[in-house]
Amino acid sequence: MLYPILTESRLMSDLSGIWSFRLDNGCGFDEKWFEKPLEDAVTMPVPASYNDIKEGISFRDHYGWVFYQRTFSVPVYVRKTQRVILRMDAVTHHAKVYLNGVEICEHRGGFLPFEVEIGEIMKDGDNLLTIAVDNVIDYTTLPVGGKSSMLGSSSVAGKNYKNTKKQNYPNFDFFNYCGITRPVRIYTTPKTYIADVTVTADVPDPLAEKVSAVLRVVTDVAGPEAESVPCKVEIFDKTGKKVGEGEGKACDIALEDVTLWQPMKSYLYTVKITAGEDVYELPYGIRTVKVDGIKFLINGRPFYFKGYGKHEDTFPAGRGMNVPMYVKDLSIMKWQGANSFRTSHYPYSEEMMRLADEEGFVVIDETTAVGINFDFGGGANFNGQRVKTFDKEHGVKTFDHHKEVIRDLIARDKNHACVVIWSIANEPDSYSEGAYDYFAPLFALARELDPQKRPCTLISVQMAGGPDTDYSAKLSDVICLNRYYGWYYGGPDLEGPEEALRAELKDWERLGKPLMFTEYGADTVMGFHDTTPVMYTEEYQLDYYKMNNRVFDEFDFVVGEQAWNFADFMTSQGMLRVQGNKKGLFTRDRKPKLAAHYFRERWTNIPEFGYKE
Ligand code: BDP
Repeated sequence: MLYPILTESRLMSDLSGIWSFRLDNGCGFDEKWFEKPLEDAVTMPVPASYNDIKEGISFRDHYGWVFYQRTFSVPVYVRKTQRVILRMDAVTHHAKVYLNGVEICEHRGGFLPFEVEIGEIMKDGDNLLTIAVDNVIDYTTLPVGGKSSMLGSSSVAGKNYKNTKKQNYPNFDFFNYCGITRPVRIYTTPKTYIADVTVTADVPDPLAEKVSAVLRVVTDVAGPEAESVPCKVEIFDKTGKKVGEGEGKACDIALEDVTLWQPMKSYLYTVKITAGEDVYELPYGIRTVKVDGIKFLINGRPFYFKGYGKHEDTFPAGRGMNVPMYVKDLSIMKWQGANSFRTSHYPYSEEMMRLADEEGFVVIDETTAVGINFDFGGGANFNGQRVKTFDKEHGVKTFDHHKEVIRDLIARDKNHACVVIWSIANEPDSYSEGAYDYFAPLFALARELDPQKRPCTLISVQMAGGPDTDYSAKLSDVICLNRYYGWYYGGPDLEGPEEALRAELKDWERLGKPLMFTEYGADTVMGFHDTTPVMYTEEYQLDYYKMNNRVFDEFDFVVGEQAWNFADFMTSQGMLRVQGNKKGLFTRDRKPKLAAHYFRERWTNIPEFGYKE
């Protein structure tokens, strides 16, 4: 799906601002709140998660539907001649959209865009737009909601205590922030329009002194004259000079003396497509990605990942789009010498992906598949009984939606130079019966859909054991490990865990695949110090990372380290969380902990390429 932009042929209008808002008390649909202006409404910013915006548990821990509303109109002359599209960049997790009281679309999944044409159904004057949003997560949704809390306290099923409150139990470790979290926009196109563009680059020798490339640009045109309109493609370099052109809906354009998009040295061309009256422009970085034995090659050279697993998590926007913070985060990461991040645990906003392209960050792009693991929270997941994750009757029912998410994610992000790996899931139960049958078709689907044939992975949980038990060994092109040696495993001892980590790596080494760490970390409360490090102090976090990194450096097939997490972030409440997860190298307001300086020292001395040559 194309990112909405203003062009010579397209108008775009952002409906961000203050909307009317009301928590559903259970009567919203029966009383048809979507038909008229909301009664007893409060103000609510869009985009933002609603949870932290107003005071009180009823907002923060609301379970179920909420209603957002506003009015708008579109100039009549535009409506008469153009297609008018309403686009929601992300509504978490389930949306029903109403225009003038009539349902016009429904969407499941909280982190990917969806849109609906409204030109024909709008009326003159003001139009009433209502978006009902549901935050319920369960065995059918991604992320997955469990039947009890994985963090403990609220799951106590003691003799005298039963929690009867209807609530979500995230089977994942981040706050279930919800609402209209990314912009809602209206944009227009001519009646016959560019529906999609797919660009791939064939670069025979990325190491040549003068690199040449052939760009293949495939344009999907739709509308009444789709068959007959002429289609023209022009390529411009960064200075605006035209460096190539072609004709037709599928055309190959040869480019000479190409400037490649390099990690931390971005270069973006502009691909301009003109199909009849419609014009669209796409920023495009030319680079190659390949797994070769134990190496991860970008533009033919062995790349080393330095960076983080992140979250879209700020106060008070929750998971709401926060453009200044996106830019700040990448600036801090550059200051540290980082070059990459993973979009843990859901697709990030399109603004962030475009920014990563622009700044040269290397991205592991992850689906919303987190929590496909019933062993979390002690595994007591079905009325207190253990049930296997892929149990046909009682297990997860996410497979079809998982396919949908992979399809939509690749459709949205396929042209990004920053994306070098698709992450099919985070910490699934990839070691139990049924896991292979669940995941093999999803890997096959991603590999089939991706025009660039990027490597695929699943992010492996420590419980998965090692290469003999973890199906990731078979499925992933790059092995990605989340490991907590010295924290959940063995902490506060760091010596035993060091040996265990070394032993595990020796085990993986025989696979002959590249391996990287996508999570390792220790909760650390800013300001806690000790001369002899104890858990939760800044000194312990520092020692923890020094130990882990020492072991990583011993192995040539370890091609990267992404610490968990870039910054402290909000989670559900529980005995292991102190106003959220404190594994950040930075606080939630982006102040560095001790170990952030250590990483700065380390990473500025590790080159992007050839670290272990
Ligand atoms: C891993 C998860 C991540 C958690 C982290 C932790 O992938 O979402 O936040 O552990 O416990 O299991 O900090």
